[in-house]
Amino acid sequence: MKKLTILTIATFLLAYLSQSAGVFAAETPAAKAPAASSSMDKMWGESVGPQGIEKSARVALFRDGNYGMFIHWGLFSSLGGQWHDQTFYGIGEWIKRQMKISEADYMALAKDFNPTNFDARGIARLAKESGMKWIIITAKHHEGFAMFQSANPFNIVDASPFHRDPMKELAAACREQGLGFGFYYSHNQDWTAPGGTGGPKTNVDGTPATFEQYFREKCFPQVKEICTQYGPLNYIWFDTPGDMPENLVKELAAYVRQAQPGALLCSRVGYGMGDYASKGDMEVPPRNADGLWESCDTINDSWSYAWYDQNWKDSREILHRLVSTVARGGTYLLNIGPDGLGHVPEGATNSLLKAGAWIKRYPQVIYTAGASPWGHALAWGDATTQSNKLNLVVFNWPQDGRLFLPGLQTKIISAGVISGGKLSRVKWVAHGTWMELQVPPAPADHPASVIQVTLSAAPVADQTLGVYPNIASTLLVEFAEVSKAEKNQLNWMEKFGEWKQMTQAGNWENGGSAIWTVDVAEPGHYQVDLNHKGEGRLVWRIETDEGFKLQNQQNSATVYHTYPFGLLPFAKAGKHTLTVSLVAGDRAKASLSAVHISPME
Ligand code: JFZ
Repeated sequence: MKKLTILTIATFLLAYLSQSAGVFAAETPAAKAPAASSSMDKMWGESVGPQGIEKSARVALFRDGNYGMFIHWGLFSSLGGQWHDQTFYGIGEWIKRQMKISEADYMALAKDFNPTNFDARGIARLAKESGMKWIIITAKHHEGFAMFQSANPFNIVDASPFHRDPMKELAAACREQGLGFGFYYSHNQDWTAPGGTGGPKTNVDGTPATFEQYFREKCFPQVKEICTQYGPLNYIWFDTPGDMPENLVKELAAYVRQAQPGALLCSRVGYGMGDYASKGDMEVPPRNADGLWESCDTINDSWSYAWYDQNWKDSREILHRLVSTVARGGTYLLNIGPDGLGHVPEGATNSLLKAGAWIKRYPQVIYTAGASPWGHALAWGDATTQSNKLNLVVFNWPQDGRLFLPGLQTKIISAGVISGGKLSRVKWVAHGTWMELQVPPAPADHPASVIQVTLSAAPVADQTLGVYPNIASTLLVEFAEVSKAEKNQLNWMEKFGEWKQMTQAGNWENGGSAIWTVDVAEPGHYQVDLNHKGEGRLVWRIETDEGFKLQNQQNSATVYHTYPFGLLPFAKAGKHTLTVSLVAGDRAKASLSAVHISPME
């Protein structure tokens, strides 16, 4: 399977830097990722340094806390996605490059940057009440403006009328609240420093500027400043190393390790020098992954404030992404973008606090929780673990009061719905390899209910995808055996910097197939829908190991869409195969992403 992931995305962003700005113009709706070269693989991979650190005290906050706050804040926040009469639709912190704003014009913004509404204590309290365990904030993003007191004059204390060091205030506020604290620092890209990647190629006196010069005169001294002036740090989150020379990345990482021995580095420092992998796809991965890793995400579409971006995730979506990330074995870093006055938009605050109130009721679901024994999401929600206990987090409550667990192989000792902090016992009954919990017809809580199941040992489950008798399930192509078609992950930008990904099967040869093995809880008829895109009419066939067949013609579109396909019977409960093949149509353009199976009423 060809897997084009984070490395390709990053290759893309960096490729952009050396090419024309048109490559990622907002008008380009979908960019197909090219294969990453092996050297770029090394550069951008999720590879991390010495493993086996999972149990060390240094990683305890990350490993057990599982939820942190990310903040993108800088001069770009004062533009908020608007440059004169033009709106930049995309991640706001890229506005300088995307709108081709000159260094002089951009640097001049500092003299009007006065974020008087910035309230470090308020933000630390927000993080705390939202259930987050640390804050990581942009000390310097690609724009090159230091949001801290620096010897380099292009900084908030010296170049703006604000004259305060908000990083000092936030570091102190986090300490007060018992939160961890760390800095994002753009070590490679610096668009206003001579020699910085994406920055001016000459010095003011006209002499050529080198990267080494930027590194010696700005990057390294500033990293020294953030490592020595803000107390002990938990994280230094370097980003987009690109083709930064290996020796300089190593020198920087070695310095941080010595100056801040308690700080973790994310993999985006480059050259495998990180402590944990940053997946950073704004998505929850579909399968469990081992090792220390983080998924960074943002609460709307842009990382930094953009005036038009009101696409706030609600508390349900935040919790679903958080719970699923923890269930996959990862840590969730959720971003907010304060505006140019330092104010955190209400859309963000409201959702975060609601999610935080839920976490307060079910801390065991998140903190110190382990991954799901199923290895993937379940039809009604997801599961995390605490030694011999399963936390079943139900986002889609079964209205018939039957909650199905596929292939649980560990003995159940007791089970109960948590309601108002109390456990109300529920009964269970086995159906073959499936377990049915008999729960009340209405959910105990919103936006999700929690059922605690105590087992005789640490949970073990068969990881076969389930077909449920009372709730729709989705079979992603990610989980199919694909032959004579290409299975790969497509990454595309919905708008600049906003990445979407999907594993699909494309380029169908004659006789190509996607085969899922499924575990069917109850025999019966199921409505099957296909999610695909393509060009023109497509004839698909769906076949089971019991010989049942559906074949029909469907239209297709240039974006993924779900088409109803027909009723498919399963005569017997238990394991089956479901095979999808393309009978006729434009084989090169046909792309299948998922099958949905819903029980008949
Ligand atoms: C980077 C930055 O360019 C962006 O402005 C933001 O700070 C984000 C958190 O990080 O963008 C990236 C870099 C790498 C990937 C995705 C976005 N990646 O490899 O998936």
